[in-house]
Amino acid sequence: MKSLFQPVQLGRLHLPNRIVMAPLTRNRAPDAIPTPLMAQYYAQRASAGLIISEATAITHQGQGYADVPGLYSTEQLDGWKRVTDAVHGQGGRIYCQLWHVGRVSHVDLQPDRQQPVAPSAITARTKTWLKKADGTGSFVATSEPRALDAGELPGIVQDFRHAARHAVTSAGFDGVEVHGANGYLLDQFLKTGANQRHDDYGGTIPNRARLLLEVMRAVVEEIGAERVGVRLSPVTPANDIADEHPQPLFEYVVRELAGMGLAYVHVIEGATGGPREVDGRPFDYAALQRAWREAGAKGAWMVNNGYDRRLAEQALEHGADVVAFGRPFISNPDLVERLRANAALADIDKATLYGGGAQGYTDYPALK
Ligand code: 8OZ
Repeated sequence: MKSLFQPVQLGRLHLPNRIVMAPLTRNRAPDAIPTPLMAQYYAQRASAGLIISEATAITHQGQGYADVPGLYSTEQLDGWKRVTDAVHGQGGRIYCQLWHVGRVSHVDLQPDRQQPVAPSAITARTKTWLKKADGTGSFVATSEPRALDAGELPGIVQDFRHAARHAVTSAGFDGVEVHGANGYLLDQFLKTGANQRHDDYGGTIPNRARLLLEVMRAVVEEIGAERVGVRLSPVTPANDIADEHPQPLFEYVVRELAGMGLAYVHVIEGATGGPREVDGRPFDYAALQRAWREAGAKGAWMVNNGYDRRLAEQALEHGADVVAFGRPFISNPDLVERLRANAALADIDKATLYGGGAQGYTDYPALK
């Protein structure tokens, strides 16, 4: 029987357990620069088999929220180096989640107040978070995006490639996870609700998957497949995203990914941070995993969303290799030990999730 506490190989890394810290946006990086407080926060959680960093913008154009970190300036890379050094100093391992928000942004967050970019000029009915001059935050509707010209897409692929290179060289990450989920740019291209293009990047499933697959090939070529993962969310409604036929779309995507030799595929089951079943959006995750394996994939299968120890052990029985926990890691820095001991888990304080300082961030205690 597979156990959460058994080691596993993930790409180049030997993980001492199968418990992964999921990427968690916390909006504590003023000017997009990771802080010493962030280094402390991640180091406190270094007993995770693997930490995946909060989503990190690959370019200024890829930014969609106040105070989320970036990976495109020297100060940002230096800030991340302090984080990865702190995690490694505690014996941990950390990947960087590479992020382009696409249409989930606001002109105030974009270079020269330009429109955010998207596959098609369709505004997402969702909110982003801005900071006012006095430092207080507010939720605001996303801005109307402009459709990317096909001629701009090679530049976006290059932006992912460069971010991956900088993540593992300058910033000291052990690898990268491409954010292909939650209604952000790559998911916008994948799904019919946001992609109404008539060129090679819209219409058929292979066309809609083209940008994601080009990004994956470029990142793999740049840093090696054994340092690369990808996150997918077939049916999440997050950020106003939807697809008419997610099952064949995602089975195509994982079959195409299978030959790349990736470290892992990370699947959000259901609504991100919400129910595992989404009304009107049935999905067969076992069939998805089979499609990946039958296409010859050797990498790890990572599952996420609402897991506890019992559900996680069931998932391992059903072929998952690792399980990513999100919110439990916020309020339980020693989540691995608590799961091992079957100890009670502390609840999160919702008021301190996004923005602020140490409170609700680095002050959750470990068990004595
Ligand atoms: C919560 C708030 C803002 C962004 C995601 C990067 O859902 C996010 C995110 C989550 O993937």
